[in-house]
Amino acid sequence: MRSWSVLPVIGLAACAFDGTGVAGGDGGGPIDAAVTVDGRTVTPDAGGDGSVIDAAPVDAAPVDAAPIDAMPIDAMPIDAMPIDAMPIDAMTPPCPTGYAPSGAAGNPHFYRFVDSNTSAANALADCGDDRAGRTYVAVIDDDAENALIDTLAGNRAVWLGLSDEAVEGTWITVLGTTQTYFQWDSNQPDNFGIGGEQCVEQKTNAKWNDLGCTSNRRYVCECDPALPVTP
Ligand SMILES: [Ca+2]
Ligand SMILES: [Ca+2]
Ligand SMILES: [Ca+2]
Ligand SMILES: [Ca+2]
Repeated sequence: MRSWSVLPVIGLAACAFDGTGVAGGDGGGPIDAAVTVDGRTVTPDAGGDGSVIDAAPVDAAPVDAAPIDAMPIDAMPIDAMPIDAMPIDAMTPPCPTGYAPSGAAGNPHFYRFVDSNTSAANALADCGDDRAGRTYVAVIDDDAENALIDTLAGNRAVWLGLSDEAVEGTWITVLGTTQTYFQWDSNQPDNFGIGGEQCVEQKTNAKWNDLGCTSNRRYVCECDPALPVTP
């Protein structure tokens, strides 16, 4: 038997499909206005026989052909690009908040100056966890970068990502590479004192000095967007 009881179904469908229809209408009273189903206007009981089905183009626009079925969930753009498959650089900037580009042509790295004195180990930890695999205490590769770090630090002394802790006199960067560029101050490195000096600072004059790793210095973190992020 066809009856008005069918109407709520059509009304709900129209609402769900295209946001139009009877939702928010007359507060639940009898549906007496035309509603839209799949872009078609449906006039309830157009035939005057108490039936809405006769007037509804349900057969002409079966549910199977409705737009929402033409665009199943699986085919929707957001599913075509699931978050898991998105490259991390498409979701986030290449370097963390607080890092600024070098500003120098030919240097694609980003930097963050930390105006706080602490041990070399603390500096390494702070920079290292900003975006693991990509951020580290600054490693200086040439004169331009040496000058840049000095400028970022406001000419104050800062730790470098450099140590000869493993083999005295062999300078290895925090990235695990062998350092080939140096800017030692006069009479440095001197591995001074009992136990020697295994860490390196860039001094206020932008020259380098080896010193004890438990000393306290400011530091500059560096971010290389080309490095893979550690999961
Ligand atoms: Ca950190
Ligand atoms: Ca560098
Ligand atoms: Ca040393
Ligand atoms: Ca020294």
